[in-house]
Amino acid sequence: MTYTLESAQTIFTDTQVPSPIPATIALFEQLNVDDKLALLWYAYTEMGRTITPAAVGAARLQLAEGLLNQVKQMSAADQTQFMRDLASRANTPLSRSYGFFSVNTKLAFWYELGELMKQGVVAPIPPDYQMTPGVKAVLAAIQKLDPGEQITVLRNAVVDMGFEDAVAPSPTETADEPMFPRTEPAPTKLKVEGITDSTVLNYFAALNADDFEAALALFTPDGALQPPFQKPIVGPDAIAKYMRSEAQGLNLMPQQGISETLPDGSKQLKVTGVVQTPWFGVNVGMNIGWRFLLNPQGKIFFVAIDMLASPQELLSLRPR
Ligand code: 45D
Repeated sequence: MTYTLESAQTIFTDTQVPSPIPATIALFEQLNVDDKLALLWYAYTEMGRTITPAAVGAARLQLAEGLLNQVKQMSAADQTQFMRDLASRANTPLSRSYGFFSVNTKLAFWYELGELMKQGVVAPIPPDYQMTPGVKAVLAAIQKLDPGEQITVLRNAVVDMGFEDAVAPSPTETADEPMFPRTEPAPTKLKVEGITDSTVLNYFAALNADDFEAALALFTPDGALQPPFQKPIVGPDAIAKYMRSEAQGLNLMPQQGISETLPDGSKQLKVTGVVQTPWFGVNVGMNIGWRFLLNPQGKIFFVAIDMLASPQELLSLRPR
């Protein structure tokens, strides 16, 4: 097979609708730091979709406990400055501590900080804060997004905060991520309209069972996985590490797909469906597309996971 990563990335791109998420994030990035923090607070607290405290979990919170305790002991003015440093990615010791956290630990940290802000233990957004026109515009843009897109914007903001040292290896990198508890098991016997390919069906089943070894066994040794709005992650070791830290507890509900076999026996498949994250459980469904390229032996050379721009796109599998 003569595919390159670059050519694989372009499969089914003629069926894709551009997502409004990058433009929304770009608008947000133009705000000053106090406006950013205020906007995120309003977006987070007014979204009306609540994080499942079980997902935050004591074990996950424990990883953030040291930094949380330091923040609790600060004066209100220092707490506000700490949050500004996080949001402006300042190179401070505490901002670096945050930068070492995994994605899920960052989310748990901010969840707890938000609770402490509501309780008055950590400095809230100043009560006399006045929304600027810029903040109102970004808030309006976020309100137009669907729930799955809104939580993606929030997650991105949380992940982007703090200072990340490019050279120093993360001390928590080797620490095991706590598992997300599943209230009920996700289905592993899936029926996907238009899809009979066992590799693809086994991929969904493996992720729904948090069985990342089984998922990895489906990839070629040079296989790649491209998460939404990210560069491809290449090779089994990197994919394994990524899945252990970010693909736990997901509920994949693929609904329909198309499959095309190429003259050399390789296959490209596009599947669309809904994915739930353990953070919000059944309260938020994300409209997702998977674009697979399988080699003639049925191994995954490439899979891209895309946020769809609209629910209508779930059904538009053919080129526009
Ligand atoms: O005061 O097939 C702010 C892969 C600041 C794997 C805050 C996948 C102000 C392969 C930060 C706002 C993983 C790629 C406070 C599939 C402030 C595969 C607090 C896809 C208090 C399908 C904010 C998975 C807080 C996907 C606490 C698409 C915000 C997963 C919390 C997507 C936000 C998961 C949270 C998403 C957001 C999760 C918890 C989008 C979680 C989002």
